[in-house]
This record gives sequence, structure tokens and C-alpha cells, in this order.
Amino acid sequence: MGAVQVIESGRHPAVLDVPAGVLSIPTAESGEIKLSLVIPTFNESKNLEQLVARLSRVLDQCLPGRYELIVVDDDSPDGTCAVALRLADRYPALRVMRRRGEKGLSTAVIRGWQAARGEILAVIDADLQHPPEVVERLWAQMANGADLATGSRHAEGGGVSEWSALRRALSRGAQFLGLCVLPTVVGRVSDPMSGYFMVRRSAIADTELSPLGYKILIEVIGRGRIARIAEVPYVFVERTAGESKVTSKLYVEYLRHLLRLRLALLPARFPKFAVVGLSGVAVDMFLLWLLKGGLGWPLTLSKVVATEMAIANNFLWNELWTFGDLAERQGYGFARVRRFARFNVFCAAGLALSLALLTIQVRFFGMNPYLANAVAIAVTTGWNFWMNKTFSWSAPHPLKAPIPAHCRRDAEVVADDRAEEGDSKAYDRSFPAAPEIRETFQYFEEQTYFGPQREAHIAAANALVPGGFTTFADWARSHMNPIADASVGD
Ligand SMILES: Nc1nc2c(ncn2[C@@H]2O[C@H](COP(=O)(O)OP(=O)(O)OP(=O)(O)O)[C@@H](O)[C@H]2O)c(=O)[nH]1
Ligand SMILES: [Mg+2]
Repeated sequence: MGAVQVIESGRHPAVLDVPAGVLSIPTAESGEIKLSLVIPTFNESKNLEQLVARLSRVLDQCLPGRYELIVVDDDSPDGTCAVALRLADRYPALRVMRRRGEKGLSTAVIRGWQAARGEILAVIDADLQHPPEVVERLWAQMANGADLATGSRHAEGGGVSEWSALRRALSRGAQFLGLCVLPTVVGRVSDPMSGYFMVRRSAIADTELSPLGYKILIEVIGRGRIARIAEVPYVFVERTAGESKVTSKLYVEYLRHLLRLRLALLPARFPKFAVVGLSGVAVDMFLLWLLKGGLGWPLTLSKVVATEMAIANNFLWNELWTFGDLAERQGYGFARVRRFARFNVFCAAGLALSLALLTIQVRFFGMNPYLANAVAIAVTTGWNFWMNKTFSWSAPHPLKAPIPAHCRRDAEVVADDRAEEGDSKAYDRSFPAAPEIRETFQYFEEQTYFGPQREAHIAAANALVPGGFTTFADWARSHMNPIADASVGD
């Protein structure tokens, strides 16, 4: 390897400035570079040369002159940065960022993406555990219209080479926990812990990211506008050089990250639902005091009546306030009785769940009963909210046959605009005809904005496109008034 090339100012031409400020990726004009692959490094001097050589071999074939590799090094004491700069003399696609103030894998990746020029942003580990050759298949998926293509160890054909039973269990346990806390994010991919993926810049641009620790993929899926995901199986190779940076601290950071994302992605209705829940606690307490203390009823009977009245109170406020617009669309009379019956069933199941959680935490894990109760209440509130939102106040439409990607994309543009408008009357102005399509969109908007259901309902809306129109967007435009149309664009 030759000497490091240095220009007049003493700075190597491949060196990138470290972006500062919020972790948000800018929208960039489309230029020559299609793919920007970030390689986060900490003490990877022994692996970098082989990695860059193998990546260049693949990418020079499929994207000659249209890709860049960005090493983001956290001032590694083993001289990784100097190695990267030497390599940059041989590989013109290589650029190098050396961070001194900030540390950590996730922020390294985002800082790299902030300095990137590509339309597609990607990440790969530097330690050769992610086979560089798989990059070609990931790229092919992106070129085929995916918003995100991720390497997966759990898809058919993927795997982990020599992991101990403990490491496998920890990895699967973390995945299971993620599924419980964030099912609509973690459940979208078979390997949410993957650190090898590509994402369309437009899907995450101008969105403030806030990751913690290692699991940047869940951050991207959670906060990004990701409709189509493709998975590419790969086998995770054992490290042959350098050391792992995985510590137990990272498991705690993962938990904190999950909770932070969970709170950030709560639907707008949730705070209302929680306030109504609190009003129910007040009703329950007051009636228990009145019936047991004031009227001298037996304790069990007092509690049963107090609880049922609290459920009725909550139903009423949710019906009028939290889900008032949905109740209006579904109609009253028998539909309302059915909603009340379902609400009762889910609340009763919630009570059982709460009791079971409290018992397990206190009996089996010896947790403080008050802390355990707080956890049980939080989980049960989440359960009550999602079950009732999904089954009591909404009317799912069946998903029709799969539809071509370009139709889905167009429909999504319309859907996003409708969602942004956030005014249900806009539907009536915009979609005077075909109530079944209108309803599909209304329903779709009420569902978790991100997640598989979102895709399913865009697909359902497309499947309903009337004859004579190729895509949902074409159809919608022809039915929109001029004001609504102006916001759709092409
Ligand atoms: N810039 C930067 N890169 C990091 C940091 N921590 C880890 N990395 C890099 O991120 C990648 C993944 O880190 P590893 O320690 O290999 O983690 P892992 O692959 O999940 O675990 P192992 O299987 O034990 O190697 C490697 O390329 C590391 O060099 C960091 O704090 N800053
Ligand atoms: Mg590794």
C-alpha cells in the first residue's frame, strides 16, 4: 500500500466533514451516485482492506462509477482511519469520516448517510460478518422498487454460522421482546436485528431519527415511510479478526430504544383513551366507596357493580370522544350495542391479563408489587386500546388479490396526502363516488399508519380501482375537486 495522499491544506481529498446537529437526512437532488454504503468502524484495521476490495469487486460490476463507500470511524486507536485513507488512494469510491466528539454505531451510520450523495442509503458491518457479495442482491431488490431491502439470517437460506446456544437465545429473546412492544415495526421483518440493509433516501429524508445502541433497522422501519420491504437471506460469518464491541450495556440500550420508539409511535388517539381510562378509575373508586361504605353492600358485589359502571363510563366517553368519528361512520343502534359488547369482552380480558402479569412479576421474578402493577397497568391499557381500536371501532375490509408495485405506489401518494390533510370532510369533497374505495381509505387511515396493515389497505384500495383507470391515483384524480387535486402532484 502506498503513502497517504495529502493535499495542500494537509487534508486528504477523501475526508468528509462530520455533520452536526439533529440526526435527520436531507433530501438530495438526484446525481450520478445511486448507492451510498456506510461502513461504521471501531478498531477494524485488520478487516477493512479485504472488505473494501470485495465490495468494490461486486459494485464495480453492477454499479460502475455510481456508488460510494463511506467509512465512519470513531477515532479508533488501532489506526483504522489511516488504513481507510490509504485505501482511498486506490479506491476512488471510498470516502472517510473520522468522528471525535460523538460515539456509537447507530449515530455513526446516520452521520454517514447525512454526508452521502446516493439515492439509496445502506449499511454493512466492517468485520466481514456480512458477506459483501450479498450487496448485489440487496441492490437488485432496491432497483426492483423496494423501499427497504434487508439481509436476513432468519429467512430461508440464511443463518448464523457458529453461534452458541446462549447467543442464539439472547438474539431470539430480544426479537420476541421487540415483537411484544412494537409488533407493527419488529414484525415486518424476519430479522429485525440485522445491521445489513439498504433504504430509499426518500423514505427517511427529513425525518428526525433518534436511535440508541445498535438496532438502527427498527428505527428506520419505525420512523420511515416504508411501504415495500424485501428480504435477502445471508449467513452471518464468524469474526476472524478484530474484537466484538457487543456488551451487556447494549441490551439495556435496546430496551430503552424500543420504549422510546413505542412512545414516539403512539397513535394520536391513545392519550384520549388513557384519559378516559383514568376517568374510569375515578368512577370505580367512587362507586366502591358509595356502595360498600355508604350503602353497606358486600365487597364483591360492590366491586362488580363499580367495575361494570366504570366500563360503561369508559365506553361512553370513547364512543363520544376518542372514537367518535368512527362510531358515526359505523352507525348507532345495534352497531353501538355490538361495540359495547366487544368493549366489555376486551376490558374483561384486560383485567385477567393485568392480574396474570402482576402475579408472574411478583411471584416468579420477585419484583416490587407497585412497580409490577405499573407495568401491568401499562400493558393492559395498550391491550385495551389496540383490541378495541381494531375490533370494536373499525370495520376491516378484506384484502383482494395482490396488485402491481406501481399501482401501490401511486395509491400511496394519494393516501399520504389524504393522511396529511387529516380532515375527514376532505374525503367527501374528494371522493364523491365509489363509497367502497372511500371507506377503504378512511379505514386505512385509522389503522396504524405504519405496518403491514397499511400495505394491505393500500393494496385493497388498488384492487377496487374501477375499470377504465390503470391506477388508484388516476381514478382519484379524476374524482377530486381542484383544491384536493393540487395537493396530490404526480
Ligand atoms: N463508528 C463506530 N462503529 C462501531 C461502533 N461499535 C461498533 N461499530 C462497528 O459496527 C460494526 C458491528 O459491530 P460488532 O462489534 O461487530 O457487533 P456485532 O457484529 O453485532 O457482534 P459480533 O458478532 O460480536 O461481532 C463493526 O463494523 C464495528 O466496527 C462505534 O461505537 N462506532
Ligand atoms: Mg460483528
